[in-house]
Amino acid sequence: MYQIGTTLTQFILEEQRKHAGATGEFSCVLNDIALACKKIAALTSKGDLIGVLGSAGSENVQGEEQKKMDIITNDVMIEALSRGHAAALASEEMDEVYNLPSNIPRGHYLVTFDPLDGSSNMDVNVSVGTIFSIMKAPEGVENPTAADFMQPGTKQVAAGYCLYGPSAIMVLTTGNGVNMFTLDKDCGEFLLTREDVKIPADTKEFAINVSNQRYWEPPMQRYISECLLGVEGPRGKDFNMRWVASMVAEIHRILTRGGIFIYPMDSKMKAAGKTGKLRLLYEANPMGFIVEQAGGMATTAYSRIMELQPTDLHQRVPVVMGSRNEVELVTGYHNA
Ligand code: AHM
Ligand code: MG
Repeated sequence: MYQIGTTLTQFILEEQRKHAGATGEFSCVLNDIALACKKIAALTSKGDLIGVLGSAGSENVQGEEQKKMDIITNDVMIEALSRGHAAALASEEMDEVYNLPSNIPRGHYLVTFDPLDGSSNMDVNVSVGTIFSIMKAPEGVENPTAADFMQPGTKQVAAGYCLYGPSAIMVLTTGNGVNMFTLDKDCGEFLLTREDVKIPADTKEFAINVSNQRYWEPPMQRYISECLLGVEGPRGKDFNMRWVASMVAEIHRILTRGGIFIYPMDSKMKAAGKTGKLRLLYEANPMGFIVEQAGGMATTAYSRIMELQPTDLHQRVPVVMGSRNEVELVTGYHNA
């Protein structure tokens, strides 16, 4: 039990004390990420005042348009994590693994991140977020390569996100529940505002981009059409729908009041040779870890996301996560 108002720094140090022999390196990685998120929170709140909105005129490795802020926030993350506490970094916005310059002593942790998820929302002033995941570099590896990042989500030692909304909120798990820290801009600290957050097992709210409905697989068609039938249908209750197009905002809502978030596989992606929309290492695994730690469930609609063996740094997967009973139902429909 921590006191509400505990700083994220105090929290990280107290958690470190519980691990005999901890060197402080892991705590330093978390502090580096927190610093980057504070800087990104400042940048997102200034927006047009500092000319950071709009397209950068480039594409990332997956052929997606990069926003100016995708590039700026990626640089902020790299800068903050280049202090010698991490071993190597991988980002949605970089083609290859980023190894720290040779003059910096390497740490033992691999960090993956999406520096600004939902970045298309920046231009319309809607919530965006940073997502991150931390794993251990394999024993004895000094120059990590992409192969060293191919670890299932169950190997994550920490994951989190920072939501830049009306307030900036850091949500963190180190495998011992989920805690939320709100940025107090007056003192420049993330302060604990919600401890051991749990997602209600039942919900009446779903989030899916319905414009893709005609491409979904039949079990997904069935699930959503049953929700839409409301009290008159087999579910016997009315559902509400939300779609922010910002996964961080959707998952934050689900952690706050329950719900299910779905970005499914569909025939359009299949025809284009894609295996899903969201990225396993930067989005699905960290969010899956957080959701599971909050008592929820995270699957591909067929199997547990965290048990997937990654095969590619930028691998995409279908995602179904949130309130346990609802995710179980959807997953059951797909495996029937
Ligand atoms: P991004 O990492 O390029 O921002 O893409 C991920 C985002 C998610 O945050 C969101 O759930 C999804 O893309 C929205 O997709 P769509 O525009 O197809 O609704
Ligand atoms: Mg993203």
